[in-house]
Amino acid sequence: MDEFLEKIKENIIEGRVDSQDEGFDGTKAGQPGVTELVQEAVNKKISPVDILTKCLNPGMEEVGSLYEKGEYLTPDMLASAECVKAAMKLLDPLLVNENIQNKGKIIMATVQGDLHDIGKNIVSTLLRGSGYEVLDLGTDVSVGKIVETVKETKARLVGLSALLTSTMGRMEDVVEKLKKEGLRKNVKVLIGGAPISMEFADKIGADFYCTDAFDAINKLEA
Ligand code: B12
Repeated sequence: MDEFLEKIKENIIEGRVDSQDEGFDGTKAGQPGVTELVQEAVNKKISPVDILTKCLNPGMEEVGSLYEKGEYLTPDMLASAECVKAAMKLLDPLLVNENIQNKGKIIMATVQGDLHDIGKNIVSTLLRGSGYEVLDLGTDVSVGKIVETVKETKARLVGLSALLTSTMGRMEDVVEKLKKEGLRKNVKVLIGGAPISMEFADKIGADFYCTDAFDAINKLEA
């Protein structure tokens, strides 16, 4: 099975959404891409969580290091991101359990200036699957919009995602605005994303730093 999961990961890194993609060497058209492989994995009853944690996440990490080394350009990252989106379309329904007790509302957003949404979307899906009512505001969301939504919906949980060192500061702005509006004590703020750390969470006064959705679920339930 691990060999099969490895194949999905390799196709994510190569950015082959489906069998029509030729791949880097132009010879792979006709061979299964991410969509077909993930569908096959689902048919074989491979756990969707294994597909997430053993293929999608490590695949994107590898793409990030290739970009950092200058071997990949932005369109390469985008092609891999499209693969993850196609995979999540198939996995989403399997990760959501409708018959679960409602654990309350959580507002999710990628902060202003940041367009990365794969991690936020995965976390949103798994939180939904675990019983939270997720209000996903999308990407590039202003501080004002997040705080307004807290007011309107009376949500007591806010999850913020940032993948860029240049946008992580917006998380602090959200915490500060919640304080200024007198809402801070009623709301728990969870933060995550590649550049985020426990130290940063402590510095800005967020309640939880979460490495992934499972960490978030554990911390919310502790
Ligand atoms: C895919 C990708 C893109 C795609 C995004 C597509 C999309 N729809 O998301 C595209 C091509 C658009 C892109 C663009 C850019 N990118 Co980019 N991108 C990536 C890449 C390769 C993967 C990110 C990803 O999806 N990871 C997979 C997911 C599952 O992981 P994750 O997001 O970390 O989320 C998990 C956890 O962090 C956590 N989590 C995340 N958020 C939250 C929130 C909460 C509440 C909780 C509880 C948990 C949680 O749980 C998630 C699930 O496990 C990263 C590399 C990396 N190592 O992160 C670079 C990376 C983030 N990008 C980078 C850069 C530089 C850019 C650009 C500036 C490039 C450019 N010059 O155009 C632009 C910026 C655009 C913008 N304004 O946002 C740099 C950032 C460097 C830095 N220090 O700031 C990185 C680190 C690449 C690198 N190594 O240099 N990118």
